[in-house]
This record gives sequence, C-alpha cells and structure tokens, in this order.
Amino acid sequence: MANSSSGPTHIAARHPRRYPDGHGDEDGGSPGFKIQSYLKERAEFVERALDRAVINHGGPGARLLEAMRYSLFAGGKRLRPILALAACEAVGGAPDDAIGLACALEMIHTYSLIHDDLPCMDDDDLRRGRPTNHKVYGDAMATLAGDALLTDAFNVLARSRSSRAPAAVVLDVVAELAQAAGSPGMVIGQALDILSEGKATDLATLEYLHARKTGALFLAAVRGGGLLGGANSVQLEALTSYGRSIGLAFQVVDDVLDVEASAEQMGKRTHKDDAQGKATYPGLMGVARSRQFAHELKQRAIEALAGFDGRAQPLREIANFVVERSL
Ligand code: GRG
Repeated sequence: MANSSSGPTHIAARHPRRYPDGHGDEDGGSPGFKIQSYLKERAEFVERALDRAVINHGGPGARLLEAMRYSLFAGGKRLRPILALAACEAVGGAPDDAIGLACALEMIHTYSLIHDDLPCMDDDDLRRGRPTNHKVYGDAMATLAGDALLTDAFNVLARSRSSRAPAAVVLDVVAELAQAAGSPGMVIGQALDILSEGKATDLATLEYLHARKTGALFLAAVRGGGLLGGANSVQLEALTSYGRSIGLAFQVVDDVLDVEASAEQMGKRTHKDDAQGKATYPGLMGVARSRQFAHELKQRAIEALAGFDGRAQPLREIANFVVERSL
C-alpha cells in the first residue's frame, strides 16, 4: 500500500478528508484547530473500540476480564492510540485503518502500568486516580490481567477487520509492535531502569533507557499508524523522527511532573523518582533546562513534519500538548 505518488520533498496525503466535528478544515490545518476536542473525540472513538475488543462474557473467566477492564477503562489519556490514528490520517489513511493498532497499543500500555505497579516492581497503590489493579484484585490476578492484555493485544491487531492495509503491512506492524514491547524495547527499558536504581547515570544512558522504556511504544504508534495508512519511505522516515522526539519529550515532561505535581493532580504517587534513587532529567539538568529541552524536542518533532500538509496538524498539536500537559 505504499504511496508512490508522493515526491521526496512534498509529502501528500492519500485521500482528502474532512474532520467529523470541526477540528479543522478539509486538510485538517485550520488555525481554529481545537486540540482538546480532538483528543476527547479520538479518545472516545478508541474507548468504543476497546469496549468491543475486550468483552466480559461472564462465566468462569469473569473475574479476569473484570480485572483487565478495570485498568483499561480507568481514564487514561489514550495518547498512544491517538498518535497512531493521527499518523495514519497524516498520510491519507482513515481512522478505521489503524483502530486495531490503536487498541493494541492501549492494551499493552495498560499491561505495563499494571505490572509496573506490582509490589515486586514500583509497588504503587494509586494509578489514574484509583487503587492499583493488585490492590483490588490481588497480585496474582493483576499479573494475569497484564499477561492477558499483552497477549490479546496482538490478537486484536492481527484480526482487525476494519483496516484496508494489506496483510503484509499488518504483519510488519505486528513485528514492530512486538519489538517495541519486548526485550529490545519496553521490557529492556524497564529492566535497565530497575538495575540503574541508586547508581550514577549520565544523560546518554538515561536517553538510551527511556528510548526503550517509554519511547519505543510511542515510536511504534506513529510508525505503525503511518504504515497502516499507506506511508511511503519518505513519510515513514519523517514519522520516525517525529516519534523519537515526541517519545523523549513525553518522558522529560513526565520526570518534571514527578517533581512538580501533586498526587491529586496526577492520579498517581509523585516525588518517587528521587526517593527511589532514579536518575531523571530534572536530577541531571535541573527543572528549567529540562523544560527547555522538552520544548526543543517538540520543535524537532514539528520540524520533522515539514513536508506534510494540513492533515498532519493533529500530530503537530499533539506534540505541543505533550509538552504543555499538566497530567
Ligand atoms: C512492566 C514491562 C513493564 C514495563 C513498564 C512504561 C513502564 C514500563 C512503566 C510505567 C512507569 C511510568 C510511570 C513511566 C513513565 C511514563 C509513563 C508510561 C507514564 C504514564 O503514561 P500516560 O501519562 O498514562 O500516557 P495514562 O494514564 O494517561 O495512560
């Protein structure tokens, strides 16, 4: 499904598309673009799809499905799935082309949060403003809920019927997602994070760690969405650069919020990085320089989209949102 009509400098979208509820004009790039209503509408779109993808049919499996749905519908921002949809649309695809990937990303992200909160990892009681999964369902059921969300995510992606992408493209996206979630990506990032506690860590090591722990899933969202939307190689390269910058910017801001925000604001325990002896951006470069670095990364992300038309406006606005967010 490669878009061979695009030249190397101008990256045209495949189908002109009008946003459904006034987020922008025909090419999505009006100055009146409303990021908050865009995020809300896209989050609802993802949540309806998740509701159909992870069903509690009752019976013997009801408790496990209840635990999975407890964390899945606990009010996350749905950033990764929204990025996948936005990247897909930026290259001319439709939201339905990437909705299977969007659900899979949120399921994997939710699994990572459930496992990260377990007593054997970060041992947290609060997540998304509610008691953590193991506090409600116990350690064993929380572990299994995470296992099931991770595994089922690939089933949801592989079986998504709404995507027009050829099977070979879906296979590529499955492989990229597995790489992002597995030992080369999020899991090694988490392992390095644990192993580096209390140890002197420099900026290069911190970036290496975060590119895997949190960045890999952002990159898979943007690249996967692009692939499913029919991105050509030039578009994919630009999306890769955008995805890397936005993933790191997200983490830098996360570190700053851990220092500056309250638990009430974030819906999770804050000020814990320092307490756990973890290296952070504010710890290594100070809060002001960290904020400045996040802005530079945002600029880098937006510049990577220079060859895209107005249909990439949501991606540009999301870059801004990631850096300005207070949650
Ligand atoms: C357990 C294999 C394994 C990995 C866990 C991502 C991760 C690795 C742990 C989460 C710990 C953490 C708080 C990392 C900081 C970045 C992050 C993932 C924040 C939460 O993501 P948001 O802000 O959350 O997108 P919502 O709730 O909006 O979905």
